Amino acid sequence: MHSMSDADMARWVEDWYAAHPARGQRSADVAADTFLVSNYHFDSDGDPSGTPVDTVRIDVGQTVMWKWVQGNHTTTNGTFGDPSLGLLWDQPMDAAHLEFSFRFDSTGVYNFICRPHAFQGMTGVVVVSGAGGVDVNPPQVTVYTPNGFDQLPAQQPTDISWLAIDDVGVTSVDLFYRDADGAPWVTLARDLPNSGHFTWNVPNVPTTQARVRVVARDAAGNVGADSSDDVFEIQRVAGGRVATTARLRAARHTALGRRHVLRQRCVLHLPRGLQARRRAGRVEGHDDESGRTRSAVLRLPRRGRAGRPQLGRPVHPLSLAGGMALGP
Ligand SMILES: [Cu+2]
Repeated sequence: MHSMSDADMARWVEDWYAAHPARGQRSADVAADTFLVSNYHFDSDGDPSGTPVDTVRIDVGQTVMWKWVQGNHTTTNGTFGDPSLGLLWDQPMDAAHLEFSFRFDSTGVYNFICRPHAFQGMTGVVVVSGAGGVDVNPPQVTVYTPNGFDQLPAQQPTDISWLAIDDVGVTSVDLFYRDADGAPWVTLARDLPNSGHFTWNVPNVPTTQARVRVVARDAAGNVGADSSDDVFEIQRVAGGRVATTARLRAARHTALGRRHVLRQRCVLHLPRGLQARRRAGRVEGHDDESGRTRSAVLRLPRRGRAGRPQLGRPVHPLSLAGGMALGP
């Protein structure tokens, strides 16, 4: 909209507020910080062209002021697509509306935009911390992929991607998945850097009900998480070795020469359909520690004794192929 004339822009802002009420309780408090509003920036650090998106940090209960310099703009809380866009405050900033002040009574990260110029990057952020500067804001996490309706072939790498942002900084990310709603989350990786990507070797657990979950932490221990919005499918590999998969969770082992000693307890999450294939007696184990996949022989408990194996229930003993023994 650089090509719009000042008159066009003035008319746009005027028309908008003729049809939509300006919102936001005006604060009478002295502002703790100020954004200067010009073409086409919200500037709080005196460097309007050097800082793409200016951020102001205040304590809860403090006031921020927007001060008009030139042009025809708005200050509007939220981002496009955000259902709360403009609900907290939404004010014209032009020659007839020289300033607006808003007091922030809740902690959080508040994005705001200029309605006609948001797509040119005319946006800003107010970070509101607890009294005394304590970081009480958890990371905000969004899972990008897989986010539902994906069809992932088993035993193929796929990209788990996410966005995790924090007012101070994300220190670590944990990844999980599950193959049915209500099933326990199975760890895929822990303490990852917040790179936004992870290559996941999709296990051979056919399901139409899978989701991934991304959990992010900041240095103050605040935790934010997001899961796939909808379920996705893991498709069986045609002619694959074994249709059933057992996931070895929390198994730790140390290599002693060629012999592996497994420590701690092993929890197996057995997919539905195991009963139909139990005759085969072979499953595939994924060791979360080493990331390796192992073939295994599964000895199921006798019917009516230790209970039938079910999704998410521990089953043992399990003798791993190659002579490794694994017990409770
Ligand atoms: Cu603007």
